[in-house]
Amino acid sequence: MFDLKKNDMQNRVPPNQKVTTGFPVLHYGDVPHYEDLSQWDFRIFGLVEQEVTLTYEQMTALPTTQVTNDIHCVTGWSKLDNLWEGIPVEEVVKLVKVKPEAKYVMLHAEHGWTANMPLEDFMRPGNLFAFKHNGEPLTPDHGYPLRFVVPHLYFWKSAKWVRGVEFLEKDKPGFWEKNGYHMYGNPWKEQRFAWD
Ligand SMILES: Nc1nc2c(c(=O)[nH]1)N[C@H]1C(S)=C(S)[C@@H](COP(=O)(O)O)O[C@H]1N2
Ligand SMILES: [Mo]
Repeated sequence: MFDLKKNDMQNRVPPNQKVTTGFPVLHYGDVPHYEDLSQWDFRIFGLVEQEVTLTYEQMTALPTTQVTNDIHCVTGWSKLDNLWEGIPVEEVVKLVKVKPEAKYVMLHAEHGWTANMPLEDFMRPGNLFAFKHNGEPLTPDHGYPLRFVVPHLYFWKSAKWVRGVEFLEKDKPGFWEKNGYHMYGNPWKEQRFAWD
């Protein structure tokens, strides 16, 4: 008999990924801890007419939304049906005038950590700067106070502790991309490493 559930899973889980119900923690370096968020800011810069820096209050005053999506980590786990709450990417980009030559972005996180992607992928509807996961504020391990979520690429592009976005004309490798990971990272094509 046709197994609808199994078929649905196959369509949702990219090749060589295993579904997990837990929420593994993965990152390089130390988890940032914040006494308070008075020193926290978010910078929108690079190829924009005028760069903008937002305080935490200004950032969280932007319109918010909820989205549900599946995430796929390059190390082989996928987690389905994540409910995120945060600021849609377009609400953040609206605050600046992006120059026409901008074709890529670099996300900047605490400790100088970075992740690159094409502008088109960054702007994809459904992407967001999230402050909640499954109804709870992000824990420090998962990116408190704010992380980016870009579910159609491997999860390493979803910068935790994100502090800014830079608009670029040319693609540049971010942190993991400099360390052998793929420049784009499409899980459906298994673009895990630079040579894939
Ligand atoms: N700032 C920062 N963000 C990061 C990383 C990192 O090292 N630093 N690692 C990425 C990787 S490799 C993965 S798989 C996911 C893991 O997110 P999680 O710990 O919430 O599951 O965060 C991504 N975002
Ligand atoms: Mo990862």
